Amino acid sequence: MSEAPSQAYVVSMTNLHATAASLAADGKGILAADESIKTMSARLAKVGVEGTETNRRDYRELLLTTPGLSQWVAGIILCDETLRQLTADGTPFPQRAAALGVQAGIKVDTGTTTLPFSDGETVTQGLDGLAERLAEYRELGATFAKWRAVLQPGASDRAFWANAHALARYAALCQDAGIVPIVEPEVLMDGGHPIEACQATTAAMLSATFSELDRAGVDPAGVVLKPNMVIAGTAASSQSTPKDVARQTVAVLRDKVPAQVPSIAFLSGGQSNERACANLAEINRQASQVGVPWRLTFSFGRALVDDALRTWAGQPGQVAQAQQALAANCSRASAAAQGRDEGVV
Ligand code: 5MM
Repeated sequence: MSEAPSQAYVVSMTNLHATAASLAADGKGILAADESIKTMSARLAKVGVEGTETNRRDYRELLLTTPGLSQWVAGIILCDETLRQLTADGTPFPQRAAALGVQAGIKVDTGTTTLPFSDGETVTQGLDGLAERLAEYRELGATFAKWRAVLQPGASDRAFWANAHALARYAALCQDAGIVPIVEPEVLMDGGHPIEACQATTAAMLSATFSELDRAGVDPAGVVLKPNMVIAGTAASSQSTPKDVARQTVAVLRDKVPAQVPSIAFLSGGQSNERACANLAEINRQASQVGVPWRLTFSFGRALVDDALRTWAGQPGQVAQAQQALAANCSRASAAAQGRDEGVV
């Protein structure tokens, strides 16, 4: 006969369940501001700002201290560098976030590497030493983590399995450390593929992911799923309408995602704020018509921050305007998480 779980185990799983649910509660979502140093520096360079540690810090502080942010955002995902930085008043980012009513999360994958015996496919890495890093991140104040797997439409079984296995090992380590894992299997939008190709790849990857999570002993009630919306490629001759996206996305999720998962927070994948929000609103409307067990919200990166980054462009005098741009985008995403499409204000 198996032993009853210890009291400490029950308490820690209860905390994970509460945290995972809270990240999508009350129409709120998650702000993905966890670009690696390389990606962030490239994005700064595009708006004429040098990719220094200080400039990356100033930009993340601008985002985090946007007035009213916690009305729309329950969590902010940071990278290792930012989690250890101090805001201008000398407060570490995680503590400043908590004081502002926003939970701090940490991206823990270390990027992709080529998958052997595949045609240029990748697998995400970062498992070595992860248990130790998670213990430290928890001490620093992170309540949740993120790991992103990247799949091409039409990906191979080998890519599904390798990425799902890594996601499962990451998620198990997170839960063991008392941290909620965001599980992000992203099917890319780049290319001319039709929506059906995205649908098939998303379905296969979600299947592999939940099968591996189960094998690794991960509690589905203590995770947040961060999937792509099911959508045609950016160069496809026939672009998906919000109704197409919602129909296909809701169908795939209903087929593949266990009911115990509390929160599903979509990535934007390169969509504009307007388009990502129109799609999210319609997903929520169709989901409420059929009845789904999960909350459906956003964990957008570019669809929230691109306008703010362009508006700021490194100019101290533009901080307030940039924050207004971020607030408008977050407010629209929060409305969409509640089934309302507010269009461009
Ligand atoms: C914010 O960007 C995240 C980290 O990217 P790199 O590790 O490649 O620098 C990225 O994982 C992001 O969280 C997701 O792609 C979702 O962002 P979008 O912009 O697609 O919503």
